[in-house]
Amino acid sequence: MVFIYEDNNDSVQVVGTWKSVNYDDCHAGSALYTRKGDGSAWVKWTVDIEYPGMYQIETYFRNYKYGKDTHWTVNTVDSDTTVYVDGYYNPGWQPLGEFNLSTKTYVCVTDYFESDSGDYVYADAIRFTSMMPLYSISGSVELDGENQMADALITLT
Ligand SMILES: [Ca+2]
Repeated sequence: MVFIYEDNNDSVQVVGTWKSVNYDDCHAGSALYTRKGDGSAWVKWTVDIEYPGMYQIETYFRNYKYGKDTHWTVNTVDSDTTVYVDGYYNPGWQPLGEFNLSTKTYVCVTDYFESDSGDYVYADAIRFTSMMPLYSISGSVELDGENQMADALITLT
């Protein structure tokens, strides 16, 4: 199961001054960016998780001078966890990590980072990939018609 949420999804909350752009190499054609700041500007994706559990979360970068250590906060089952993601000329999907998620979560990036490498923070898309095993089930159920008890043989493959 893979879910992607874009910068222009309805649930995205944008605080502070971010510019919306439509470069060819933005994921799904659009993204938000801002200059490095003091952390008071942020973009937050709030996401319903239909199947709670372990997910890998990634964010998407263009090949540009975004912060070397951009700050991303993930709301997990246990607490909020902040991780640092290298966006400095580091295009494509970059991992935030693997997190145990409840039925509702959020991912938030702020305009603050420490490194001298990079001038901007970029908010384009986030991707959730389920780490939980999925099984296809096959088999048969026989009802004997008398006591409504069923004998079942189910094979997980
Ligand atoms: Ca996008």
